[in-house]
Amino acid sequence: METGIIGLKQSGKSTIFNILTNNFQDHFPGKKEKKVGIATVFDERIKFLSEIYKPKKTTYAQIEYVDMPGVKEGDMKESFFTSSLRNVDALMNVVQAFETEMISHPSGSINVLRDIENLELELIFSDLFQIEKRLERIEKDLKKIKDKDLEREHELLKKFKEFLSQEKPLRNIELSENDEKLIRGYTFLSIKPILHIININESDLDRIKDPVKFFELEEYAKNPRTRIMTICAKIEEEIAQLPPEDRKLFMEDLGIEKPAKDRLIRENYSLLGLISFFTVGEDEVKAWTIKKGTIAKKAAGEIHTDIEKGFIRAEVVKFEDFKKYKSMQKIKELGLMKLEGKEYVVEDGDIINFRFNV
Ligand SMILES: Nc1nc2c(ncn2[C@@H]2O[C@H](COP(=O)(O)OP(=O)(O)OP(=O)(O)O)[C@@H](O)[C@H]2O)c(=O)[nH]1
Ligand SMILES: [Mg+2]
Repeated sequence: METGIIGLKQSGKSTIFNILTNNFQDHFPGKKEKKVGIATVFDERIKFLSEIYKPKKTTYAQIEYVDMPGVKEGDMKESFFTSSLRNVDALMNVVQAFETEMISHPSGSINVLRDIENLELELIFSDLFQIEKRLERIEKDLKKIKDKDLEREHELLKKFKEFLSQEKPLRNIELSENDEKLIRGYTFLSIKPILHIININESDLDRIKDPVKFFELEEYAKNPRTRIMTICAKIEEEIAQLPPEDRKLFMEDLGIEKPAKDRLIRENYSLLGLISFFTVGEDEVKAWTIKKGTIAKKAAGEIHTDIEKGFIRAEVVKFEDFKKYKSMQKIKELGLMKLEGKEYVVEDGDIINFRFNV
């Protein structure tokens, strides 16, 4: 799973990318290139399981991040942006709400709502541009041939165009599975779920408890495929680079409970509609990533296609039960291990052992 980090120039994208991927080498300010890195989705539950099993290897879930250069008006239409963001599953828009003497906002003043609106518009214009080009072609083709799928695509794109023309992002539209298939080949940007990260001043950490209210973002917060969070990237960068033993004191001084990094990655994970199931053993304790709603047989396929093909049953233990009894033997005795069939919908925190035939 991949998330693209976008936003206006100098909003703190690379700082956040570095925090997420634990890489403090370089910032590439202003450079027109993308950078890719991997973040670990920290999970208390995996830590716990690992402490009990003491496996040779402990594997957390991961999210890939793509750090993009800053955008200005019209950039999002460019093929550099559309092709770099083609494969990302979600967008993270970093918005500047911090002020320093060194860095001036590209629009001359700080205004979070305006920046979010403008960024959303850039995504919308990029999609409109793509749709208009495609519509022209389809209309030409439809004069020559009759094709049901092409007609449906034409209809759908016209609907999208109308929607976008009202300055609404495509992520607000509910699509049928069939329609989703039809447009899979497109790189629409406004259709991707989005996490707006508002990068605030250190001095505002205490003041801004409810960013939606504070920045008047109610319109955006309504959408289930939109999330809003604040962070002070500068402080988080410092925390991340401190030796672990100094971290606690530094955070206490600032009244910060936990680094924002894990919260941010978690939020991203859930925005992507992802959950984790676990496999445990002496060799490895591992978190596996699946989409919410995945059935046991498909989940097995994440581990190996043979396990999916030869699926017999899933032995499922709820993490909370395991946490309580700390022993699979005990869990079995208490009848807390459930045998589930291939249609069982896997839940977040399931510890699973798949039985299968090869
Ligand atoms: N005071 C303050 N400065 C910040 C904060 N976040 C980032 N900066 C500074 O802002 C400058 C730009 O940060 P970057 O992370 O490089 O921003 P960017 O969005 O990647 O910039 P471009 O890629 O050039 O668009 C750097 O000098 C950062 O140290 C913050 O929360 N507070
Ligand atoms: Mg950058």
